[in-house]
Amino acid sequence: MQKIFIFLLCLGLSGCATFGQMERGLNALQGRDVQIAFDVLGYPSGKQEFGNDIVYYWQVDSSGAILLPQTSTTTGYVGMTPVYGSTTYNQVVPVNYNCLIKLVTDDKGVIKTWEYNGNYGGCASYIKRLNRYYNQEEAPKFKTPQKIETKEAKSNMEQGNKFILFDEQSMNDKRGYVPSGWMGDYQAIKIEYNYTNNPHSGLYCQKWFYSGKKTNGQGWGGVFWQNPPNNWGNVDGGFNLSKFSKLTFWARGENGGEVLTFGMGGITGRYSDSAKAELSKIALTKEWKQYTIDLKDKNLARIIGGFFWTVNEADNPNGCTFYLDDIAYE
Ligand SMILES: [Ca+2]
Repeated sequence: MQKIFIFLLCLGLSGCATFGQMERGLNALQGRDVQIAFDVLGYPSGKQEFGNDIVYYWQVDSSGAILLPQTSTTTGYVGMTPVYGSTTYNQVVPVNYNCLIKLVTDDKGVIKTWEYNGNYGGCASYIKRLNRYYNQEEAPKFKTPQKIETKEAKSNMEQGNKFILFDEQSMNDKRGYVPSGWMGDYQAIKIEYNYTNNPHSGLYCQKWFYSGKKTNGQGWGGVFWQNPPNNWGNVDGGFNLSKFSKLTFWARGENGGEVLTFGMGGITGRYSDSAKAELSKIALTKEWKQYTIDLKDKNLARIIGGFFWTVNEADNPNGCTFYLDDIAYE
């Protein structure tokens, strides 16, 4: 049955629609304003709010019937002699087309993550739209060379002599760095952006959760803060941070002993980061602690990956929960 549907779908579209195209398109929407998703997918079927998160969903659920040619073999007897015959007829087969796409945004309307389920028949039109969006928005950036021109750190991200990646809600400001680059077993990662219990400063910190499950078969996970969002070196972005000499951040673990790697830079592509530095495999403490990455000898002329953390399952077999606050270049 399933093969037949795939075949029909491939006839209907130019090229064969795949769920890979769907995921590629949804990834391209991550970090963008949800308004763009409305342009791509049409207005959603509904929305739900959970705390600061808003879940928009697009849903197709319809039943129908198709005619499938069937052959049946009949057996009969003439006297004591068996005779066989075959009959071809059309059978009405009920089918169900369903698809559910969910986009989760923060309270500023920035798409944080997505999920979907359904079958080809139900998702085909969404796949087509997402694929068109991907080809318009993402693919050309790989083809068109752009003049390399780094921006000076924007004043809105600068406070005194610091460039703030995150202290309160600045990560929602797309003019800075955005935690858009979810890597490895990214489905094992969750975030509460504006976590209010025991922040290091102000009202908020970020609460990150890693389940330790190999949701994508990787055995590790992590998140890059990027400018612009989702920039894996294919877009001319980032900032010239040459006037700064260190990256500092505050972290604490839920229980203490969580082992993570933190760093900056290292994204390669047409517009690569000009530096990379990291603190490898730190065991977090239960209380807030400040960490410093020395950048005095680094070329910070273009940094598109302003900050990252990675974690692996071998070091944290049961996963881990940790908190970040006050991430800044100084
Ligand atoms: Ca804070």
